[in-house]
Amino acid sequence: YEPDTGPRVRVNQVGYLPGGPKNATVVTEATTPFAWQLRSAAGAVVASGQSTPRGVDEASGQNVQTIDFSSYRTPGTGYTLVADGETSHPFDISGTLYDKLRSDALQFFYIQRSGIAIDGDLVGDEYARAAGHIGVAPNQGDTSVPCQPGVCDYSLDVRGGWYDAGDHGKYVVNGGIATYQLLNAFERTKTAATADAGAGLGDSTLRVPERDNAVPDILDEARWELEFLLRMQVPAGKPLAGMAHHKIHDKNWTGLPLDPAADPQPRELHPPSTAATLNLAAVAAQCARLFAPYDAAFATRCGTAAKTAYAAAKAHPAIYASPTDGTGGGTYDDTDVSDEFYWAAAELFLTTGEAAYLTDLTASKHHTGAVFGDQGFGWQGVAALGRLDLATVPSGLPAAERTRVRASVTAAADRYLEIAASQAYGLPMPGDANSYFWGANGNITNNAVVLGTAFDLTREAKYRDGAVQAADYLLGRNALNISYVTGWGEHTARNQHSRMYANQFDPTSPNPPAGSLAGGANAGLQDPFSSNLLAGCKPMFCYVDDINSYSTNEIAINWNSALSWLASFLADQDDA
Ligand code: 9MR
Repeated sequence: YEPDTGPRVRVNQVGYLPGGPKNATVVTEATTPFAWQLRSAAGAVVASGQSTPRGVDEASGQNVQTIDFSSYRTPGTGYTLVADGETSHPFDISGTLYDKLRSDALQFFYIQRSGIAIDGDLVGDEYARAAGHIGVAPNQGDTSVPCQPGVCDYSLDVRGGWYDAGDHGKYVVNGGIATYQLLNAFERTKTAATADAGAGLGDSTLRVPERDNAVPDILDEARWELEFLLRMQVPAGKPLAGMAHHKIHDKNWTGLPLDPAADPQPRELHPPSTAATLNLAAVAAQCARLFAPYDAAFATRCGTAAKTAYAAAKAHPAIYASPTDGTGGGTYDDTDVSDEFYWAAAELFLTTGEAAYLTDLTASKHHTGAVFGDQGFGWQGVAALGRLDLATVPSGLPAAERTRVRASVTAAADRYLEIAASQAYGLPMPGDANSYFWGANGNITNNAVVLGTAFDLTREAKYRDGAVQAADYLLGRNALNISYVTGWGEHTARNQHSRMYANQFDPTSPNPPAGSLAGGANAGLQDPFSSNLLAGCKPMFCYVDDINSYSTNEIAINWNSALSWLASFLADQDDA
């Protein structure tokens, strides 16, 4: 199988910030430098120079050279880079490149909503659909969902929230980290010098039904999931009261395509888990502090849920989701919840200032341990979330502690810069096969979030530039010459695995909306379609834009939340 990878000169197909880094990678036979030219839309040569040989790139197996045209800063559209007899896809140089990516990436969440009709007037008629899973036949949920047999003797109203990904499951751990990241993108506007609170994240900035309610729209979107997460808590008086059920999804896997409102499967609540409970505690604590100025009653409800969840987790510290409970939905299993305890204690401390939470978080091995691994953070490893918030959210953390926590973020960012410098495609992810796994685009993006946070803490341009280079990778500077974000670039992913967007099966069904991030190259090839097609692929080639390849080409809320954070950060870099 030979994918069509287009011109050998690989650029960010969307473009570059005027004052930011501008790098490209050329796939070539040449081992000595060659000339490059930057051309305007009219064809005039506006800059030129010599390439840098990089040898064979581990992740792609390609012989490559890199081009740095950062010194050219004039805004414009339709530039191309010409080198080694090839012309790149066209791109812009503009300070406002990322403004609309911020809103597109966030818009994804509204279209993923469960329990509400999606309004075509807001997002285009092709995405309009009936409310899913509100107890209207043929749906069997989610207004009164029983447990799996033998798990509990009650039913819960767990309507709402976001569908996790291409399936119709709703999982507290993944919903939790995605919500965290939206709330964090908002909270960043309170502390980061370059953040513009009104721009992009304020009221009337997103196409959501609540856009005129005087609450910042990103909080409106996060609340849709928060309300669902709160509903997943075991009611008082029941066994394991205060814990959160791990997940709710179909009894059996369904096929594609399938409109959520047409899903006939019974829905089931799965057992509570300590990990889900601590995710709820952490994001409910964020909710309590961030909603206080807008809706005191909701903030109080969140605060109470956070505390009861945390206490319940301490009382039941080792209830793990089963790795075999994967029929009809994903497992999201995890047998190390020490990081969830750290994250929840950190968020509760930041919200309440209470000494007990400070004691717990400082006693955690994660408070001083290494929480920022080379492969980035994700749903299974959440200590980084606590660390990032302790570094950025004002609190009564002792000054020496704060300094140490902040230094750990910049040290991690320095390591990600080192990794990016070692990669001919410039991304902050090592080049070995183990670094290209299911959903790695989310982790690559999360490494960029750490770089962005390091920039916010220090204002050192190198960190911002590292975050930009991660976006370059996602938007086309890669071995496949593809932008992994639908609608963003000349050649983009558009057949991501989803029951809702199945254009590949049915031409009347839409492609995913602009701003949808694919999971990305995955050397694990855990779906039959990609393993048949791509066996033996070099890591960066282990991706196919086909709806059948769920392990390389799904959409998911946790990946789009990372993209939302990064796009929001980049949109704020107007002076770059
Ligand atoms: O993102 C998850 C990835 O880290 C796991 O390796 C994979 C297999 O367990 O599951 C991914 O999550 C999927 C979830 O289980 C079900 N909904 C779709 C998610 C994205 O593919």
